[in-house]
Amino acid sequence: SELLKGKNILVMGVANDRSIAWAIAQSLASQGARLAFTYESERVEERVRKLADTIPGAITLPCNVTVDEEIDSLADQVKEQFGVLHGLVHSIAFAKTEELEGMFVDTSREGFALAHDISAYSLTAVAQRMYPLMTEGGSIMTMTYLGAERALRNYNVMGVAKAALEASVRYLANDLGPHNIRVNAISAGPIRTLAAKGIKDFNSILRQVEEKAPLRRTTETAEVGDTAMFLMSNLSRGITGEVIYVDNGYHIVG
Ligand code: 0WD
Repeated sequence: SELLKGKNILVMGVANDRSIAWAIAQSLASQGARLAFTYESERVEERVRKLADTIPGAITLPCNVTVDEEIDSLADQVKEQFGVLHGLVHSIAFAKTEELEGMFVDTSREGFALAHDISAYSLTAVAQRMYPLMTEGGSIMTMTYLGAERALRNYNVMGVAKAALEASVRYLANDLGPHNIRVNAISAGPIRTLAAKGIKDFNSILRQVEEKAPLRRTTETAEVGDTAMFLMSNLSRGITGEVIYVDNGYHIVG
């Protein structure tokens, strides 16, 4: 049976086929969801369109989350194409590479603002314009990381932005609950993606996870995808404002 049959879901943050958002899309599609993908800029448009074209019925729309007008027109497009929206997957983050090494204390005002704008505020900016389309209730989810709670080497300003993102999840969940809209985050273990390339010493982080995580292996994007599918489905109807760890248990020992 298909858990997401008749559900329209917007997926933001596919950059390539290694993106977590892409694995999420695969899981959602396997359960019969109808998907819309967004791409950040013309730089990635072709790649995202090619991937989206492999999923029957999927559409592709532009949206750079730093530009309010682009989110406005995304909402217009989603309304026009889908009518009702049931799910939103936010899998977007950015920080300058120079902020992802050395000491957090050296973070610039501009680097701090940019990381927070793209990695934290964007969830609220998008939710603000999408929740009115969720007239049959809905599920919103975002991606976070352990660096939100612990001072992890090199994660720096992104950890602070993820802390803001996790707090945003709780406030949004409280605001939107009366509309039967749930808001949650998945805290994934480290995965080698484009975004991970910006983090120094990523190999040693992966090695530590293999050694210490209870399940003795690193996180695969498909594991995140299946949890996202659960969060988008009615099976998770009692869960909101939560951070769910998909990290092979690393956070309980690390
Ligand atoms: O280990 C990891 N890879 C983990 C990632 C562990 C735990 C959490 N995460 C989070 C990331 O912080 C992010 O929130 O998962 C989310 C997805 O990250 P990803 O799949 O690892 O990385 P990637 O494939 O690079 O997707 C992130 C995408 C961007 O890709 P690039 O690399 O081109 O910056 O976020 C999108 C973009 O597609 N993005 C934007 N989208 C719209 N507007 C913007 C923007 N301004 N900036 C970045």
